[in-house]
Amino acid sequence: MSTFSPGFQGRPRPQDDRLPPGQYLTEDFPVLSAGPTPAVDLDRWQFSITNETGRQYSWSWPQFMSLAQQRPHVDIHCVTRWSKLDTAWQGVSLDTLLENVVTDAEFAHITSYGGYTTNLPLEDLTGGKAWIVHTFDGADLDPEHGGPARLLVPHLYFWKSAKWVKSIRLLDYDEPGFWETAGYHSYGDPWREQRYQDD
Ligand SMILES: Nc1nc2c(c(=O)[nH]1)N[C@H]1C(S)=C(S)[C@@H](COP(=O)(O)O)O[C@H]1N2
Ligand SMILES: [Mo]
Repeated sequence: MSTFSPGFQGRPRPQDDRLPPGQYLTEDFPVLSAGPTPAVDLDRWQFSITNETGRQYSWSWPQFMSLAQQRPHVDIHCVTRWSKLDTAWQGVSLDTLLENVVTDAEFAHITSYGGYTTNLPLEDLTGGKAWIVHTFDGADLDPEHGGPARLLVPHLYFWKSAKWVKSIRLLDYDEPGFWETAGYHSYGDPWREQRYQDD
């Protein structure tokens, strides 16, 4: 009866340190869409980045898929209070997509197929913090979850992770998107519980 490991409690360590305030854990993968799931044809899929001078950089599906691939394993946090740990994705880092883009912009405004929009500082898309993903749990991303490809910005509330992403405009000013215009926080840090405008 003399073996003793410091910190051992006889059950798996709680994950509470990975759960932002006001969130609960879910094993499911809820679907949250403000409108219908758009049909996006891969032959016509195009993703583009436009800088603050109007210069456009764009990728067809084969061009996008030939870029360096990463496999982020991340925790995601929806403002409706569910969090999901260790989600497994595959896609292209925004650092890769922005590599040859000339810009001094501070903000990004994202537009999806179907018309959804969201905004964030450009800084939050760079430095290994954001991806455009096409695979979840080893399978093609389900259309309901944003397939063929969605933005993934796991350090912000999940409404920033635009499904069916189509384009990013780089801007000198912050332009609120769909939920931000409806009263949600313009930044949306789950660890600071930035749910609504005045949080
Ligand atoms: N295009 C688009 N992207 C979107 C949304 C949406 O309605 N349309 N909802 C956002 C919200 S509020 C959340 S929580 C997540 C939900 O992603 P999921 O349906 O894959 O769980 O997508 C975000 N991205
Ligand atoms: Mo959400």
